[in-house]
Amino acid sequence: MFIKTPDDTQIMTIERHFLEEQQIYPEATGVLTSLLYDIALAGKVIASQTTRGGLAEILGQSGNTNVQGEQVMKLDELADRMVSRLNDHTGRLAVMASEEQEGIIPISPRYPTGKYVLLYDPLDGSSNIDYNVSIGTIFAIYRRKSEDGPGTLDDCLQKGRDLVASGYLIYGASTMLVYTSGMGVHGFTLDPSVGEFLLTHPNIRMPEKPKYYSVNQGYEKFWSEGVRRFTHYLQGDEPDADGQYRKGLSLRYIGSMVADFHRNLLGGGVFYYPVDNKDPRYTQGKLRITYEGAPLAFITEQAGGSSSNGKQNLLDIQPTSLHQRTPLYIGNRDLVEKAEEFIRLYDR
Ligand code: AHM
Ligand code: MG
Repeated sequence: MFIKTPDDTQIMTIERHFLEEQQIYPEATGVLTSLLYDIALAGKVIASQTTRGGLAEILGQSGNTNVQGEQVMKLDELADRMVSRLNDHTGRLAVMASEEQEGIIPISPRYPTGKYVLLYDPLDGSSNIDYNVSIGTIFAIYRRKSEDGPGTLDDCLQKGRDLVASGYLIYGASTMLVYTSGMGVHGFTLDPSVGEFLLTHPNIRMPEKPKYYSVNQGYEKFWSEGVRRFTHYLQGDEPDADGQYRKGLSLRYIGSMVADFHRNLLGGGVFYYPVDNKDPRYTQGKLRITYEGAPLAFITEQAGGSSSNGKQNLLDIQPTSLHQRTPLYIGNRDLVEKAEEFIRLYDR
């Protein structure tokens, strides 16, 4: 629907936008539109819970018992359950997978299965919840590969190139949903007074001139030489292979990927989480290709940027396991290419 403002300008709701995009494809059945709308709904519910953050202290700590003697669910568990519950019975999905769960999430035999596959990170940056810092939900939608019946692990292990749609919700000063279905990147802001997402950022393009680099520089001593030199290049202190210095960028790092990514998408820049040797769990990087890397890489590419694992485009990586980690460089194309150049030169 369109909402009319007092001065008669029309406002595009998310529902209307999805429907208009759908009409571009005469063969579209409306299933993807409904699936996106279900995700937006899950986002609204998660937003309403995350904004209550500190109230858990009064009503009962998350993970503990509240004054009524009920168990208070941790926010990340609640977000995980919210996304799966709102999507498990609709007949739109063959299977789901969540960063919070080890295996695939099958659709119960009580419900019909559908043609899409949903992978999601229910609450990315959840270590920031206690500090009232922006966090987010990331989602990735693929077409199923299996013919019919219950979806399989194979349906979930697809290259980013095969994404049908991806996006994220960011729970910050305002709640936003940003997504692409391959026709540009569009951002909607939740108007809490009407409970609807309204189109505020149509056709987002990354600015050509980047402003920021975003990395946890506290770990510099654990990085390879190529990554260290690339970082000094971004600071304006190291020449590239042609002997050229660049103007130094500002460092911004929140430690919540969705928030760091969102800022760089709008302001220009590069976010990276390289291989580091501080923690044996992260020798292949920390972030997951399936739940974090590929969906944000699709958004970046649709906004004019690019992404890499340091050697190849993130969208071309075939994941072999659900929780596969990857080093990740994502943002303005020229900066991502420079990262690859430094890694090629110094990290053989
Ligand atoms: P999570 O999915 O467990 O929340 O972890 C991912 C988060 C990202 O949001 C963020 O970019 C990164 O971990 C921060 O890690 P670090 O604290 O090592 O800088
Ligand atoms: Mg995450």
